[in-house]
Amino acid sequence: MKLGFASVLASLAALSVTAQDQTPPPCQTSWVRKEIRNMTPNEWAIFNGVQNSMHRDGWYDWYSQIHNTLAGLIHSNSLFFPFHRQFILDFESTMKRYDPKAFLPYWNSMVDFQRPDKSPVLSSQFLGSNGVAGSQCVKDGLPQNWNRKYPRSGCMQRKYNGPGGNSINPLYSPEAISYFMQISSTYKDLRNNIENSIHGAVHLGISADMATMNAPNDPVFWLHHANIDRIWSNWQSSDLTKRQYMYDGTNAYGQPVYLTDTLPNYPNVKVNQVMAVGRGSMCYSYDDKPAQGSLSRRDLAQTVSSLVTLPQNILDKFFPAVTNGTYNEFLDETVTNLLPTTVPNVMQANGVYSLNLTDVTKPLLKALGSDKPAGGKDCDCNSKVQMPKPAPLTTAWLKMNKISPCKAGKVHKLASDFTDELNRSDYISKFVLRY
Ligand SMILES: [Cu+2]
Repeated sequence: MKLGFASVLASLAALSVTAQDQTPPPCQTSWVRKEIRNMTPNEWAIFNGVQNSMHRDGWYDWYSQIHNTLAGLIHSNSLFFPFHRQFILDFESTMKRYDPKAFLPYWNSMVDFQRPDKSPVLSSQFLGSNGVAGSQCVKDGLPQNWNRKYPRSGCMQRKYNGPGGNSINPLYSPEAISYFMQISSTYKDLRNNIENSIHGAVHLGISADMATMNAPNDPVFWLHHANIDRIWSNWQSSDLTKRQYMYDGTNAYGQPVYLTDTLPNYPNVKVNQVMAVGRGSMCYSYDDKPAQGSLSRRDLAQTVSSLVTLPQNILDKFFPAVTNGTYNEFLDETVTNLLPTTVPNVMQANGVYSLNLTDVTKPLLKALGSDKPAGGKDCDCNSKVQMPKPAPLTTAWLKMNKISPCKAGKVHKLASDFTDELNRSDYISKFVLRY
């Protein structure tokens, strides 16, 4: 009996040593990755300059080649998150060799989910817009007139996936991604739900280079993957004890993965060295960094003030964390910056001009004409305030990524059913009120 107890103690000690080995020390200093629209003009100027220098010097070709070569190892399996975390950090480290003040921003494409092509992010102000008719070459914004050498020479191209190639089909809403984060209880679930939703949808929405394995040729790739990394990091932060080092599922060969696995292309980096943002070499944070232990503050903040209008059974089903009751504190100034600046028609008609987080709740519904604002069974339906469903991933994309159509179909159905139920519940997303 005593021996048994001693051996339990010994194995506990062994466990804590292992845990320590897995936990790199906290960073002494770190930088903040901001949403692209939250950058100061000076930060944007630095970023813009560095990207153009890196492009000139062949780094875009270099990273595209790495990504393309490893394609089969790093997608549609557990390596997806850790590899891309290390990969974009590698890219950002190269940026810092040009200018130590430079950092990689992220693109929160969820807030643009209804009509991403109308986002300022995809305009001459930031990352440029669609490729021009015919050549599909991008002629404005940061990558204006960029040419690539890899995998073949030509201009950097975009060809939006909407009707006629002129618009981008709906992406995944902040609400849908928040829902996915709240219902994913294992690493594998989260990876599957995120890789096969917003990740693929943005790649396909922009298409041309972005729909290939040399997508790193397009600067959107880097900001998009920073956003994917942020989602993973927020999910980890929502329950650090359980999720900081949660790693399960299989690799490209169907074998179980371990925290001690080495990352492809980075022979000196093990998975456990990239699991914790803010530790070891992962010396960055996101501008929405939730307080440690709280759930995905930013993602909830974006949605929660509208979510309170939902019936309890819908909240319980899709937003268990909101039901748990910590959402009152999820108000975040950076979110307000991302809200639409134009006053939506539907609101003007009712004389409501304010779009701050506290207004867009029950008072708004009242102002809109009450209990049946839109989408309800008896209402005078106004399709403008209905949430569109996300577009499904394409067969070609699933093939290229070796994703099972069944798995991807399930993820898409979850989000579609979710969108239907929110619409049926008269829910108004802040992010559909803009047209
Ligand atoms: Cu990738």
